[in-house]
Amino acid sequence: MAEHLIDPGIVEAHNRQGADALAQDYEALARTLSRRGIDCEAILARVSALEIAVPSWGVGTGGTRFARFPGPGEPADIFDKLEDCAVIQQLGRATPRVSLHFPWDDTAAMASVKARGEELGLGFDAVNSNTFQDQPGQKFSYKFGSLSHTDADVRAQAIAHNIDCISKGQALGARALTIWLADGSNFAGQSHLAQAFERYVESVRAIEASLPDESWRLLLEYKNFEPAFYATVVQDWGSCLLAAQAAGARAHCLVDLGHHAPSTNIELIVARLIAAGKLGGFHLNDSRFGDDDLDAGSVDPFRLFLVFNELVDAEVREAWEEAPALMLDQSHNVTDPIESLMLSADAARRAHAQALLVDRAQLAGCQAQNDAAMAAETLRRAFRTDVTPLLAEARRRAGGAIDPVGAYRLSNYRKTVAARRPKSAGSGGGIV
Ligand code: LRH
Ligand code: MN
Repeated sequence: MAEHLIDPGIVEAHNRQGADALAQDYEALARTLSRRGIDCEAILARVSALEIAVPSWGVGTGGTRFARFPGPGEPADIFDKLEDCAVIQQLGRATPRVSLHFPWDDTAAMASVKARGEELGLGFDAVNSNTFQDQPGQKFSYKFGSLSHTDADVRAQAIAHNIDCISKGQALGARALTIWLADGSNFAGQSHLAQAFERYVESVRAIEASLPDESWRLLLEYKNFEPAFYATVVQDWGSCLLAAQAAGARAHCLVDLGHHAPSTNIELIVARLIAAGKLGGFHLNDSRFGDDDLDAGSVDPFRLFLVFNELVDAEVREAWEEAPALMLDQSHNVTDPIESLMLSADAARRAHAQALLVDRAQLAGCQAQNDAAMAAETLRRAFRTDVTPLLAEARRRAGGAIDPVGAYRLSNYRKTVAARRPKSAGSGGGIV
């Protein structure tokens, strides 16, 4: 039985206040869906099975290059971060695994981290390497790149770091390594565009070959710009797909929703990566301008729905051996990170539930008849369906909170940890 950091009595009492209203709302939704020939219980079972990993770096207050304004009770180390992630899981029941980032989470022996995770009912998802910052005492700098650097010694250092991350992941029971490469250039001519990519592919091929076994995956994350502002080595899904195809069978592409130019049709990219058999996972968040790392579904929930619509369609077509991994990757600059992550996991499950309500037979018929209006309306009808009662009922049945943020605020968890955790000073810059 997992250790609960919020008194279960508080959750039960809070649930009791909302139980009657929820039962009525759920019943009404079930009636609405049954008129559409949809079994609400079947949808609830599917949604309850959808799990989203939370980023360890997301439970601390985020910032921008201008400033970071830490909130009360900032997590001081990996154990504080695990406790905050356990609260998100205790109340939301959708995020049973944590994604760690090295060396940011290199603050304890992995065996003790794994053991504490188990006590808290948490597992570990993809681990993340970091060759976009130099560490104290590091022999070679990553100023001009890492896995694509012109100097073989620098590439070897970066490859060794990634292999070290894999061994830490193994100790945690993780089964994937995510590599986001910041490598790129700020001036035309600064780097040879083709050779930089070839060096990167050679490096990830070596990392793919060092994965422990067939169950492991290498997730290659692309990004259109920042910190490079002229060319990024893995700039888009095309570069990423070429690299994943060249690196080996266990290499797949990771789609961070914020890593695209504003008007990009991301669901189309998702459909292409599925067709190529190389869709490995997602970093869910939302954005309007750049890599804003805002809460998933907080800017354009319809776009999030359209991404899940492609995933549900692919599932119906059995288009993959293994479903893509879902993770949140956000920066919480002005909210309590625990509240934002619970609301974002809910937004992901909401998009999934709405995508499960799409009448795919009707949609296929409209598409075959080029009935654009009714095809679009078939999707929008599912998106317009308020599945809030279903999401709350899924949490209630799983022992979570009908209203996670309400229960969380009632628990005074933030005040409690603020009293015992060291006060964290604000800083000039830096996202985390
Ligand atoms: C890069 C990124 C990557 C992480 C970092 C925290 O923008 O999305 O996934 O390593 O954020
Ligand atoms: Mn990301």
